[in-house]
Amino acid sequence: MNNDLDQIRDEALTRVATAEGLDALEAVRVALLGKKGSISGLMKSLGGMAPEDRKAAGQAFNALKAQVADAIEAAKERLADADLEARLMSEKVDVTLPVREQAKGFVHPISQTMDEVTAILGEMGFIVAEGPNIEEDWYNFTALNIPPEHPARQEHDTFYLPGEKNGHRMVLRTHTSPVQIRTMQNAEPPLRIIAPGRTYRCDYDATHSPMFHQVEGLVVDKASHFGHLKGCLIEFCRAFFDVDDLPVRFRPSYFPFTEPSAEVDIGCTREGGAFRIGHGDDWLEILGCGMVNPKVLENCGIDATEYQGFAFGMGIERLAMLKYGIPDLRTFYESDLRWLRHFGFSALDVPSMVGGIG
Ligand code: 2NL
Repeated sequence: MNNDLDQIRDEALTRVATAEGLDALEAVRVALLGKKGSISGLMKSLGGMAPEDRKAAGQAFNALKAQVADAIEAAKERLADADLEARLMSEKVDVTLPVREQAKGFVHPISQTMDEVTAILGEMGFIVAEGPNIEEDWYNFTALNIPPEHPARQEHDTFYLPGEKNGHRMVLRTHTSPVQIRTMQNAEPPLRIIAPGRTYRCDYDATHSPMFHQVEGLVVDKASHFGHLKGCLIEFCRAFFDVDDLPVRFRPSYFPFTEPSAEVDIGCTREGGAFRIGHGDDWLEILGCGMVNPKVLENCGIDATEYQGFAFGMGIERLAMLKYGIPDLRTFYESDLRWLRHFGFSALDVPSMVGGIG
C-alpha cells in the first residue's frame, strides 16, 4: 500500500514538475485533483476499505493530496514567472512614443468672436462688466432715454416677463446697455468698460434670432470727445478684421441714448457674388456708436456738465459671420457637431490665452 502510494506520489510530482506551461499544468491538476482525478479516486476508495484501515489510509491520502496541491501551486508560480520573464525578453514598450491625440471639444465661433473682441478692447484698457439677463425696464429703457412710446418698448420687440420689481416691469434685456447703466450708477468716473453677453428680442427669421450676443463699450471721462470715439473704433475694426489699412467711415445716425450718433461702415467689395472685406469701393455697416446723451449720464447720477462719454454697440453673430464666412445665422444655435468641427476653434487658439501658455 505504501509502495503504491509512493509510486502514485512520484508519478504525480513528475507530471507536475514536467508540465510545460500553465495550460498543461492546469490539465495535470484536473487529472490528479479534479472531480474525476486519480487522487480524488483514492479518496473515494476509502468507503470500500475495512474500518480499521480507513483512518491511516485517509491520513496518507490527505497528505498526498496536500503535497501534490502544494507542488502544483509552486509550479504555477514558477511557470507564471517564466511566462513574465519570456514576455519581458520578447516585448518592447517605447516610452518615447507621443501619446495618442485626445478627442477634445471646440470653441464655438460666437465664443471665439466674443473673446477676440474682448481681447482687443481689453488691450485698450476696457474692463469687462456683467449684469443680469432679466432686467427692470428702467435699466433697459427709461435710463437710456428710450421713451414709453418708442417702438422698441412695444410688446412685439421685447420679451416682457410677469411680475414687477421696485414698481418696474421685468424684461429680458434687449441690449447689454443696462450693464453700463448699473456701472455708471455704482462706480465713479473715469469709466472704461465693455459689456459682452446675451440679449433677447422677440424676432425670428433668417437674419434674427430671439437670443443673440452683443458687446457694448462705454467710456466716461471729463474730456472724452468724438475724436477718441473715432480713434478707438477705427483701431478696433482694423485689429478685428486684421487689415491694417481697412477703410472705416462714420455715417450720421440716431439712437435715443447717444447724441450725436453714428453708424460705422468698413470698406468692402461686392463683385459678381464675391465678397471681400478691406478693399474696393463699397461699404458694410458693422456697428453703432455715439457720444453718450447727457440725459443718460444724469439718469445715472453723473454730472453731465463735468463729464462726457462715448459708447458703442455691436452684434457678435454678424461679426462672426463676416469674419469667418458663416452664411446662415440659424446654424449658430443648432448644436450640430459636424458644423462645430468645421467652424469651431481649437481651445488653445483663444486669443486671451495666447502668450499665457507655452
Ligand atoms: C448697435 C448700436 C449702440 C450704445 C449702443 C450705449 C450705452 C449706454 C449709453 C449710451 Cl449705457 N449708449 N450704447 C450706443 C450707441 C450704439 O449700439 O447697433 N448695436 C448693435
